[in-house]
Parts: sequence; C-alpha cells; structure tokens
Amino acid sequence: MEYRLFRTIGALGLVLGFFFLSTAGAAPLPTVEVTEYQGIRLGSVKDFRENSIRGVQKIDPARYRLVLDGLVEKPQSLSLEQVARMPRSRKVVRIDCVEGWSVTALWEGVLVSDLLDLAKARPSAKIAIFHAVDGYTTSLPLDYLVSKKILLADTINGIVLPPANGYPFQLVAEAKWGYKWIRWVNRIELSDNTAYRGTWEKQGYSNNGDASGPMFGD
Ligand SMILES: Nc1nc2c(c(=O)[nH]1)N[C@H]1C(S)=C(S)[C@@H](COP(=O)(O)O)O[C@H]1N2
Ligand SMILES: [Mo]
Repeated sequence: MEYRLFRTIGALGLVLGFFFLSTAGAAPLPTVEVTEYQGIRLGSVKDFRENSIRGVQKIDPARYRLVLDGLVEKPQSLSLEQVARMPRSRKVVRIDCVEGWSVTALWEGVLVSDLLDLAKARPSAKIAIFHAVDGYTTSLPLDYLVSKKILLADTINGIVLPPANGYPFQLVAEAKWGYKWIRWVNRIELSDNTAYRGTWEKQGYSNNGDASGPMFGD
C-alpha cells in the first residue's frame, strides 16, 4: 500500500518535472542557418557584402531601445523584451542591392504595422523615417508599410540577426532596393514630409526605391 503511494508520488513528480522543463522559456534559437524553406533555396548570411556607411555596429541589448515618435499620439521607447512579446511573422524575401548582388532569405520578426498601432499614427502622418545607430536613415510611405505587411526582422534563416546583418533589427523592405533595408534600426519617426530623402536617396537614388524600377530619380 505504502509502496504504491510512493510510486504514484514519484510518477507525478516526473510528469511535473517534464512539464516545467518544457515550459521553462522558449528554447534558444539554433546557431545553424536553415538552407531551404518550403521548397525555396535560401542564401546565407555569408552571401551579404559589407558596405555600411560606418562599418558593423555593435549594440548592447540591455541598453537598446526602439523609439517610435514624431506624428504619433503615444510615443514609445521599447526594450527588446517588449518587442519580443509582440506577435511574430515570417516570410521569404529577396534583397537586391543596387551594387548588383541579391540574397533570398527567410526573415522573421514583428510587423511594422503592429508597432505603428502601439504608437497610434496621427492622421497627418504620411511616411515613416527610419533611423539607425550609425546615423543612416531611409523613409517609406505608411501605406506601403501597412498594406505590404512589412517586417522588422530580428532573425534571418532561423538564427538571431548577426551584428553585420543589423542586430537587433533590419527592415525587410520587400520589393525595394537594398538601401531601404535599414539595419541597426533604433527609431521610427512618423512624418508628413513626403519629400524627405534618406542617406542614399539624398545622393540621387530613387526615393520610392522600387526594385522593379529605375535606381535613380524620384
Ligand atoms: N544602418 C545602415 N543600414 C543599411 C546600410 C547602412 O550603411 N547602414 N546599407 C544599406 C544597403 S545599401 C544595403 S544593400 C543593405 C544590405 O544589408 P545586408 O548586408 O544585411 O543585406 O543594407 C542597407 N542598410
Ligand atoms: Mo545597397
């Protein structure tokens, strides 16, 4: 009788132990990239060329904040933990640099539109100006960001974005030239200035940045 009771308690302990183990935080991401996703062959983080205006940026995750401001009702300053609690999406998208290379990758992160919902865009807001820690900027229309479900990615091919790829965030500016894919993003400023031109755009590169259209001009 007593033996059976101990056996039951032991079994219960085992079950509970496994339960807690399996729920104790999400498993860490693997460090090996996936090479294929739903039948699509992917490129690798090794295929990107380093061409950043000030080299690779090193960001301290504990001190990092993602600021949402400008023409918003509720400015935000989000920690990485806060962003990590938001709903997640993933998609396979190709980046095309005007310098002639491209890479197809599996990107995962949060929707820019979910970030905008937190900050509540004022009706006068037309574009988002993205800022990065290296001083780089680029802009995109809010219509595009929302209707195309544009991602702010924190993982590529199933691994955490390496510093060279913009840790903690790179904008997955689908169908736009690579210079719209801002890395090391730390601020999204909403504006009504549709004539704003970012780092590359100021040098004459297309402001709409459609990868299917011309590199230069508006
Ligand atoms: N902050 C920042 N983002 C940047 C750049 C940069 O110099 N600084 N270069 C852009 C250009 S021209 C390209 S083609 C892509 C390349 O990003 P990747 O190396 O992750 O593909 O990053 C874009 N984002
Ligand atoms: Mo580029």
